[in-house]
Amino acid sequence: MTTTRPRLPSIPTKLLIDGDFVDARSAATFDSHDPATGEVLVAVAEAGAEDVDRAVAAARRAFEDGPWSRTLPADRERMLWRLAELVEAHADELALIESLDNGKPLPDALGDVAEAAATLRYYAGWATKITGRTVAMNRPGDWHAYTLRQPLGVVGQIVPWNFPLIMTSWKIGPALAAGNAVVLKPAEQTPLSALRLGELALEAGFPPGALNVIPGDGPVAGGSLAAHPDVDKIAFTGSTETGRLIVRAALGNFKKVSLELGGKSPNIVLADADLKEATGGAAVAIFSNQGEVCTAGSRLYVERAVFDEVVGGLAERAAAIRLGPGTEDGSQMGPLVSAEQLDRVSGLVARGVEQGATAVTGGRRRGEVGYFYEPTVLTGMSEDSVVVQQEIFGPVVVAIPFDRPEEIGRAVNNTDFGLAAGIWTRDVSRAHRIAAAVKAGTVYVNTYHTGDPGLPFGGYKQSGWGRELGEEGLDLYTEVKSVVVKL
Ligand code: TXE
Repeated sequence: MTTTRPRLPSIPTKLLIDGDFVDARSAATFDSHDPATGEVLVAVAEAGAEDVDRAVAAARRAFEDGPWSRTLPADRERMLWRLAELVEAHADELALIESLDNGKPLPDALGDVAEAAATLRYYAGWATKITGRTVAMNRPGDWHAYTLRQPLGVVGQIVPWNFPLIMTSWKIGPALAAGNAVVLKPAEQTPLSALRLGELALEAGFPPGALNVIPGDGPVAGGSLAAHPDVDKIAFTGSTETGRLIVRAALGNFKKVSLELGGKSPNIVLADADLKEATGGAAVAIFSNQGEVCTAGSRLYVERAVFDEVVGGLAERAAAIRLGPGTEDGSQMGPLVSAEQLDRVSGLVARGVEQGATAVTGGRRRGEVGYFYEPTVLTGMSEDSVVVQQEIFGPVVVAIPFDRPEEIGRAVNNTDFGLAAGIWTRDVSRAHRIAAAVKAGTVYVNTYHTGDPGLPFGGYKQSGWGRELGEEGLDLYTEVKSVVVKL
């Protein structure tokens, strides 16, 4: 495995506050690493609580008094559209940054860049279409009653490391379209693409303070943002555990909260399915993006008559996946994002094996350099085993046979999570029945991981609060005001 890598493009490494890239007040920095080698890529300014205060104050000024507060919806449309164009114009550069910082293969990173641009463009369109309603009053006399949808104000947004650029676009797109001012905290593992995006946002014409980007540690920078009394809303994507801390921190001023948390999504293969498609789909569902996907199809339920065939086919595909640095030609799966994530995945699989699971393929780290983990298929565990119940967030799937297709839609709800589900069948009625029975925010039929900026995304149960994307995504960033006028 090669350790030579393309150079990191030149990017801003300071905090973006009020339109300028500045050092942290404490002058602290932290290192961002290349997970393929463990080497330091670059040192980045590390926001402390006082920098969060500065960024929130800048956002508040922008929202209340600055040029941002006077932008027209059409101005915001143009800025977001221009930002989407700039993202596309710098696609190769952004993809390289993302691949080096996160580890994912370059072609995947290019796909992320395209999705981020599509999301920004989608919300550019919404900026001019946020409207209220008129409501007929049930009272004698003349009345005029209507609703206004207004921006919330200062919005804090905390994003994870698995899709740094996509998650950032999902967050800032609707928030800025609606006219909020944003303080974004990228994950400490992957701060680089958000900083470059912040620079492109300035080029796109966003005025000072509209978008602030403050890399930093979770509990310190993220925690201060979530608890900040002058932040009106906090949007978070990450672990369910940290989601709980966010809710507690937000209670101080009852800021609005939206959460996109973990998953343990079932992927169901019925015996009547096109098995080649289903097997390929099961591989996409769990092995895309190293399995570091909140919607990963990590519980594979297969009707018993075809269990061996599907699991055998999946294991073959898993074993054939080419692991390598994301920037190396031909790599199909990169390293996990960090040593910590490698430990977490290895530890959970080890516990699963102790509890009776067998690795049909994989089940161990690959090599000594970087954080590579083999695509893994586990069988033979019970429903209460840790690998069936806990999110692993790596390329690890548990395969479980079932006998009663008519009961499987409800049976798979035996989990705390409810983000996504997949169904593979040629029987249309069964597909819709199972889709209705599964408690999940997104259900894929004869496909997996296929989304669109127009489709709302979010979770049932402990997978979160609220829906991002689509028109619903705007609800997370607007207040509704009722105005009643006696004529
Ligand atoms: O997540 P965290 P971690 C899951 C996945 C993974 C596990 C741990 O199972 O194995 O979480 O990953 C910020 N106050 N997901 O520890 O901590 C942090 O800096 C405020 C699923 O990396 O949730 C980062 O920006 N913020 C998930 C963001 O939260 C805090 C994606 C996510 O980190 C904070 C990532 C605090 N006290 C992990 N502590 C998904 N749903 O897609 C941390 N952060």
